[in-house]
Amino acid sequence: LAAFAWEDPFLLEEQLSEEERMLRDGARSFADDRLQPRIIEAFANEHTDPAIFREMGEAGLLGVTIPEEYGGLGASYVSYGLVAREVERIDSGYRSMMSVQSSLVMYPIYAYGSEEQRRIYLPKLASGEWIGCFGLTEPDAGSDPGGMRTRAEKTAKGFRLSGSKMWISNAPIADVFVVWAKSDAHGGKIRGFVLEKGMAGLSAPKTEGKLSLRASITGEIVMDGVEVGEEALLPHVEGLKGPFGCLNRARYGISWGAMGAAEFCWHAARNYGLERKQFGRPLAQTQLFQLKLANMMTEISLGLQASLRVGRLLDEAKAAPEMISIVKRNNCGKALDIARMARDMHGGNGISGEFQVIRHMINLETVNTYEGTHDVHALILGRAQTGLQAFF
Ligand code: TGC
Ligand code: FAD
Repeated sequence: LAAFAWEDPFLLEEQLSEEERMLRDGARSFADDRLQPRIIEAFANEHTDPAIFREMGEAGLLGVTIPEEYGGLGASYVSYGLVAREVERIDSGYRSMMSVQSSLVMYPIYAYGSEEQRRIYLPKLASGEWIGCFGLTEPDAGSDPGGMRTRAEKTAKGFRLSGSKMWISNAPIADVFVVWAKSDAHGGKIRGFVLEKGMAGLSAPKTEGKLSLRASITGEIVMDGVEVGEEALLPHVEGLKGPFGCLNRARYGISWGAMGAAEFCWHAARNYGLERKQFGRPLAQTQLFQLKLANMMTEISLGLQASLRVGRLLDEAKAAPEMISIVKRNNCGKALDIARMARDMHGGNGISGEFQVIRHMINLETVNTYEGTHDVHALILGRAQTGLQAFF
């Protein structure tokens, strides 16, 4: 039998192509060189550096799956997942910035947009020159986006949008806003619109005082009768399957990203336990400590295998949304448990920003909630196997 590699128990590395490994290595260097030096201060001061988008764009990390003719890399969903894992190994907020831009702004413009919309927006979003945001959630419509109140009324030249979105990543610094509204000209069905910063009636105030995901700016989108032309409408999708089509991609990326954050916490706990001595021996030489490390290794290696499988199926166009619910839900929940455990294993140092595990723990509370809460994904999976709707 072969020797065991504790850092890569199921030899994930061997299951990647040469191109995927290269892209992953590039993302890891970028994360270590550009993101790690900023994060402790950025989180402490609730500061989002918009320059990160351009730097990510230069490194080829925005729109990984979008074809090259629109500025993307034309790479696989597995590659996209690997990038998310490396970025979130540093911080969930940075992964959030990247995945909103890629899966929730570039993807809908590519998949549902006109050729003109693709040419106008995608190259500048890929380079990070423009920053995008995605407005689905509202004050009274979170887990139930079908209950949204934002309306698009038909006008002679196009549409007038009224309503407000909340908890929107990137919104206060966004140039491009993909927003979802019920359109009276389309029988009240949900339609997507692309708005631009500076339009009359459009504002995006910052949400102050978040205690989680502090390096990723969040805000509202307020639309006070914003007038747009026909060209703002995303022509090729109607209904909730529009936003959900984007969420499928972003949720899949989060399943990898959460494992990146968990891996950071696992490695940090192991290193800490090897160095820290109590009762005359390293903490890592106690049974309880080793049990916790064994649990971390097990959940992370299983979670990564599952995400890789779903990524391969996405690349073969064989993935179902429920598969994505399984990995988004389980990997986020396990990552949160692992981060909490790693925090505990660091003792008092675990609450210090310098050791970084508590930051991951606090961030993962958001990651477990957005893009469908842990319980909402359970209901999706419950419905899938019983045929019974338990949302209401
Ligand atoms: P339901 O009746 O299930 O479906 C309505 C229509 O949508 C279609 N659909 C999907 N299509 C593609 N992919 C999916 N995953 C889909 N899920 C549903 C469905 O086929 C149907 O189509 P049609 O043509 O028959 O009309 O809808 P429901 O209202 O009962 O939905 C229930 C539920 C809970 C599944 C859904 O609403 C849900 O997933 N809620 C969670 C909301 C959520 O995830 N919000 C995310 C906001 S964005 C965000 O958090 C970004 S954070 C990003 C970051 O910073 O990284
Ligand atoms: P609610 O839906 O009110 O849920 C509250 C609780 O009730 C949860 O525990 C939930 O699981 C439970 N619950 C809800 N329905 C049921 C049910 N039927 N049965 C049992 N339990 C139920 N949204 C965007 O559109 N774009 C973004 O860029 C974005 N970024 C975000 C960034 C951050 C930092 C955060 C915190 C959120 C972001 N969101 C974004 C919003 C996010 O998607 C929502 O917060 C999430 O979907 C949950 O909605 P809610 O907050 O209204 O909670």
